[in-house]
Amino acid sequence: MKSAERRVGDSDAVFINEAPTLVIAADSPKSCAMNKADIVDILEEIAVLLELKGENPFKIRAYSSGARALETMEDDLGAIIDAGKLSSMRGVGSALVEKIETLYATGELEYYTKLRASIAPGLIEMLEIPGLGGKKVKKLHDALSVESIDALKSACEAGEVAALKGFGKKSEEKILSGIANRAAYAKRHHWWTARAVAEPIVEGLRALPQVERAEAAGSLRRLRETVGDLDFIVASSEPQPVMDWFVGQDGVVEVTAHGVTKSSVRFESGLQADLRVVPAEQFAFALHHFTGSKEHNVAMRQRALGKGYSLSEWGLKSESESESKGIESEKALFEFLGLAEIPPELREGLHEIEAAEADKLPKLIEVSDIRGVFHNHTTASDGRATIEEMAAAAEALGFDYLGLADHSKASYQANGLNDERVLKMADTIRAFNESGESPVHVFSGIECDILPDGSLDLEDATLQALDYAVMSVHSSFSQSEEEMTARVIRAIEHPATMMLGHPTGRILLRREPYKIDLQKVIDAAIANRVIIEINANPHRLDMDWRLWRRAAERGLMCAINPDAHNTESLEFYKAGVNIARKGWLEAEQILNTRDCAGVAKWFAQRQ
Ligand code: DGT
Ligand code: ZN
Ligand code: CA
Ligand code: CA
Repeated sequence: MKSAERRVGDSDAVFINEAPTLVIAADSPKSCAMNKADIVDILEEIAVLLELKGENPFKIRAYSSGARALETMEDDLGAIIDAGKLSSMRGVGSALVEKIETLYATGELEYYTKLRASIAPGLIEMLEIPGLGGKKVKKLHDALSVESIDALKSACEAGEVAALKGFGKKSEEKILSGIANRAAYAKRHHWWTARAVAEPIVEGLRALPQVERAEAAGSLRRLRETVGDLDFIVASSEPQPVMDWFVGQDGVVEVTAHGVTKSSVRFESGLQADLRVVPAEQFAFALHHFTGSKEHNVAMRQRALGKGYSLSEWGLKSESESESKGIESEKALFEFLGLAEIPPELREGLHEIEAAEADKLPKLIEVSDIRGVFHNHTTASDGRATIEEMAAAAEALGFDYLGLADHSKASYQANGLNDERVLKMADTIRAFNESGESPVHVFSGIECDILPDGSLDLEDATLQALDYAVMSVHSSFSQSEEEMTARVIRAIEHPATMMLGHPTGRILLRREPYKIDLQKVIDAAIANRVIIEINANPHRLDMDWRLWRRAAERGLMCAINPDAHNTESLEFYKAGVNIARKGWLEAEQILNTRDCAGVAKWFAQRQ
């Protein structure tokens, strides 16, 4: 069970494997078909599957200790295999050597494929319910003959799980809420992934000769952190060929509607998309309506009514007229109602209309304002790229500077650095800067673990030797709200703390935030002049956009931190900019908009 839980995300490393834009092959040696982290995942999964089958504990342990040995290994796996040294590594039993080598060389393993195929898929799905590992799923299966999540749910509802030895009422409730979360999560998609699907569709639509205008609307356009379905609006006087193209696209697995004005399709990932085609004169109204949010639409309709008009997706009509007002663009629609143009990401029904009326909308931060990024990992801990490679990627993005912040030693699963290695890394970075090899200045930092009692994982002297430090929680997630809040505030009050990393630990659509009183954390950060990050990994986007407007008004400073574990993921900073925009943030409130000297000055005055 432990290994299964760890696999679903206590380590940042998990995200590397899922990074949506990741291309591993480019920087891996030719002989490597599967990297170390993925092999570790498979060994751990084998251990869980063996548990589920009730295999003998020694066999199970061989896989879990093999996984751990591989995970903590400092040397390059390819080099070890080439040197024939895998069998002499502690924790790697003889049965595993060949399997690891096969995975490394081919990316496949027949033993694993057969093992998975020998187990009912419903049982494997049950492993995704938090708290259920191989042993428990086996018990449930043996005692209640449940072979699917639906059957397990019914058994819980009938009180059969609570009555089982080793389970009880509490774990029955936990299983039920786990099942409910899983169902809710399955209906939504990360913005980053949804955007990757939507972009080529918009381009494809615009390329059609019948299409005058085409835009993505809905939550995607509002830059929400997750997206339920995609919505496209097209202006055309000839809808049929547009609809036919839409339902006939590559990747469509099901057409759920194919009409003259509306079509709906589903892609393999489960993501669904709606297309609406309207005459050009309706386009602005339809685009505004289907961009939403519902709350924003209700407020806009209210405002139109106050001026004697009824506003809908079809148009804007006064009571005395049968024809709609001619409105060419959203901007014109807002103007007609006496409002400044409200950017889609602010249309959440959170007083944006009042701000637009008073001409007090923020001048939102833009992607082009960003001069560099701070929280990133290298091969020194669990990153995939070296200092040189990360700096080159930062240069390609046009950055002036790059902050590195590898893990500290308590994050052993991420190969975290001890004091000695941190100082050595800082020396290496200094030498890199002095070499003049790169126009990008590298700031030396650390992502230091906040230990369960709120103390820090490294010596004060070590932290002071760096340009800056990001402090993060990576363990003991189940502390009470009081404990967790006190723990994080204690870390914020430490003089070496300059930034707080991913303040709730949430993983979108997979792990709920840990319990923490963020208002108190924000107060402490402001009082101690500590920055809170927007962790820009599309699976985190933490701290949440809903909290930023008020916090920043009260003086909280922000940093947009991609938490990149490879060169491609530096681009996540754009997802962070989206969230900053949703949080009404302007350039001055974000450290990354300062130039290199400005950042150095900010760090120095904090020391
Ligand atoms: P999603 O897909 O759950 O991530 O969120 P949205 O915002 O994309 O919602 P969706 O796809 O159901 O509908 C797109 C937009 O259409 C929505 O943001 C506002 C508008 N809309 C949909 N249903 C209603 C409604 O009942 N009333 C109003 N005023 N607007 C609606
Ligand atoms: Zn972290
Ligand atoms: Ca939608
Ligand atoms: Ca929709």
